[in-house]
Amino acid sequence: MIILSGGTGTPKLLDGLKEILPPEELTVVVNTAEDLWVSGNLISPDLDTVLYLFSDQIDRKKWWGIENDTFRTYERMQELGVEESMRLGDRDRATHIIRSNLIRGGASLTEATVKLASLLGIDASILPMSDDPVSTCIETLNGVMHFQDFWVGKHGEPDVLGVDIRGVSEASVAQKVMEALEKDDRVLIGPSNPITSIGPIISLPGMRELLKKKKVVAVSPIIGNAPVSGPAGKLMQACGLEVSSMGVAEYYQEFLDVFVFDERDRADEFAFERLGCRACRADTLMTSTEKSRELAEFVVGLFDTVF
Ligand code: GDP
Ligand code: FO1
Repeated sequence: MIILSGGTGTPKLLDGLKEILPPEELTVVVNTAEDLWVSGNLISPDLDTVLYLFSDQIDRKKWWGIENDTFRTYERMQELGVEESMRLGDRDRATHIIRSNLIRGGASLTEATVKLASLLGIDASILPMSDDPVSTCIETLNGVMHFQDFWVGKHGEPDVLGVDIRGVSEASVAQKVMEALEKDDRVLIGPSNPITSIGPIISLPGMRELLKKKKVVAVSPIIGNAPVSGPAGKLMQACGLEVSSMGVAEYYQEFLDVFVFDERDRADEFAFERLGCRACRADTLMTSTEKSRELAEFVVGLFDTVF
């Protein structure tokens, strides 16, 4: 199974999937459009969250960084008057240094990620969506800024006028992702931010056409008229989408086969069917590994029963 992932909602679902499927059946294609160079090293927040999830180190309160990490280097930099744009943990920084040294030595992001996964003892396949740089930029009344400057620097507060996924039309789908898509026809789009996490992956040249040939199941990150967390609502609105499960399904409509939305949602199942996909209700709120596992079982079951 190929899973398209960002750094919070889909990793929660992966927490359940990794309990029920053997690692060789899991290929996670991860968004890299939120990546940023900080103090000479490449931070890849979504890749790192997935790596830390699979190696049982993720900080489950924040869904980024390593649990019980320290921040001594970050604090020392502050003492010396250097404010880094992201609060980087010491152990997390080791990941960034290893990744960046590999890249400086000529490795691709895919090669660096495969190496990191191996160092962390991970057997599942975790792949960046592309080896080319792609950056999500947020257009606000205060000017255009990188996603991390909007989200971390400005706490997601500025009014959003639009979203530009810079570099995506010149980028290529990573070779290993292409190979995985040739071998497996099951694609799961996790409950990630459709604009900033899934948007960059499906906007890579040729990706939407490829997905049309696959069995595609997506899980909604929106319950009612709000995301479970994060800026998806504000960004969907700025991109002209309704902030609802329907808005998400419409965004994926051209390649979507089955849509899973929350049982608390008042949306009408038949409305989704008018989009040309099947729709199923489930408890999608993953507040524990057990809940993640239950949703994972339901979603895996869909691939066996619906197609
Ligand atoms: P990011 O990279 O940190 O933005 O993470 P993602 O894009 O992977 O995930 C963010 C999305 O996950 C948000 O739109 C949330 O609404 C959604 N999300 C977080 N937790 C849950 C959950 O338990 N259930 C569902 N359905 N969505 C969730
Ligand atoms: N999010 C914050 O709100 N503040 C931070 O200082 C911060 C640091 C950080 C460091 C490493 C990392 O992998 C993620 C980090 N995040 C931080 C999360 C990140 O900004 C976003 O939530 C993700 O990019 C969304 O996927």
